[in-house]
Amino acid sequence: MRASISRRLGSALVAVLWLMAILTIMVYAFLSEMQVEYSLAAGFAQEKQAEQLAWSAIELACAIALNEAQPPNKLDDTWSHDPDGAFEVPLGEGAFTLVHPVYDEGTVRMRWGLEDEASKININYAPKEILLKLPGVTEEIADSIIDWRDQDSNAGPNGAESPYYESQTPPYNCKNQPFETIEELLLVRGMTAEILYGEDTNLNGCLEPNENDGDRTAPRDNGDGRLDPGLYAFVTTVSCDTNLTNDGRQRVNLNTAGEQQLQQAGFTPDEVMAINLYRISRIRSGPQQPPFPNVAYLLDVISPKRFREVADAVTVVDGDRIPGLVNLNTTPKAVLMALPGITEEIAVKIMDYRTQPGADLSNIGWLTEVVEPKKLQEFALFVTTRSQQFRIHAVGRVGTPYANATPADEAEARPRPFKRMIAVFDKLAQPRPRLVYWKDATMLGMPYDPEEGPAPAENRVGSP
Ligand SMILES: [Ca+2]
Ligand SMILES: [Ca+2]
Ligand SMILES: [Ca+2]
Ligand SMILES: [Ca+2]
Repeated sequence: MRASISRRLGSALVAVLWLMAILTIMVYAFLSEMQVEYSLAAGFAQEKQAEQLAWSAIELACAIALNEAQPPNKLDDTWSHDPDGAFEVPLGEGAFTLVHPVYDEGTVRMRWGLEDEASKININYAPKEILLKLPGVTEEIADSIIDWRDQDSNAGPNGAESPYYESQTPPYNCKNQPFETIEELLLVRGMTAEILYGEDTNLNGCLEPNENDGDRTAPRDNGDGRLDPGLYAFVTTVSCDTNLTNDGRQRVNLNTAGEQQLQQAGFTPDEVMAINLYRISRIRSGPQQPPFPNVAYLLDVISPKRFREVADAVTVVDGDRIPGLVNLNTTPKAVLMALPGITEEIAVKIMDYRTQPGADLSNIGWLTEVVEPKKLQEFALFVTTRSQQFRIHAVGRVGTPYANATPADEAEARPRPFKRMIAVFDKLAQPRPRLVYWKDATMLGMPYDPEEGPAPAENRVGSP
């Protein structure tokens, strides 16, 4: 009897022990699941913080474009580069940044601010002769860009219309409308990702091992130790200027304005008479062209000094807007050299002049300090000194901002969530200024290293 009781007690004890063991395992399993969920939630919250920080950067950029980017627009303006105002701005539990690399002649510099869309060639308006001078653009690509954007279905000599695109897999139509994004170029005959993005596929201004190992890993590159940018850095779809003076007054059309209008624009009675005589002689010699094909033809009538005084007040076209003009105050060498008549020597002179302290860059008249009148007449139709659209490269990140970082922060450094966004703000958008484009570019990686500070070395080499 006693033996059977103690046996029963024994088996009950074993059962209780088993139960406890199972419960313990279950509690542990539950706890670890909770922990995973908790850290997921914390990670999610930090990602949301990073996203909000990136949007703060975009909002700051819009405010800068509206308030600080007043014409004329130059590279030494704060909207373009302001390490104190745009690099690692502390907010909440992190920081936000406006950054973009500038590629020029094999060197790369990081700039903290907005990128000027008028510093690029507009693929919706550039004639073939300009397109052909851009890096990587072949006859096939230039003709196909023009066929893509023009409304007709007549293919250029090396171009492509719908019959070509319909024979692709999968088939698609030729757009026959303006480009809305730069990425759309990838749909155009002859264009490749290598030509469009070049070697800096993560757009961070830094030469990473995969961007300098030839064909071994993507992208294809030439392994020459230099970061060769693609077309992406030099083209836009949105650049457009007003046909007004810097202070918002109507310009007068040199081809059609009456005497009174010309005098109101600042011409003396003698100059008005000279302009009239010039028009008559030009119409007699070549009626197929307007008397003033561009404003630089005024230099046939007045002195360079007078031209610099009146250039902003005159135009050769009607209408409120002029799309596709390139801002000579901000554009890199590769874009300058794509403009008609601009040789490397002239491009260097332009870039030297515009960086002189105190140089007056208020209208295109300043070019008379650098080139002969006949030369300016070759490219004056394509240029301006103003910017109305800006590309925003925004980064928000969670973690200690650069300015507040201590050695302990660096020791504890670990990957923290960040968000990278690319957006375009158009001051001339209708009915009011607004963002006309944005996309999440987080998958490209961090575009700068917070530990390097606001003055990183040029031609940075790094790990991906
Ligand atoms: Ca077409
Ligand atoms: Ca890179
Ligand atoms: Ca490679
Ligand atoms: Ca290279």
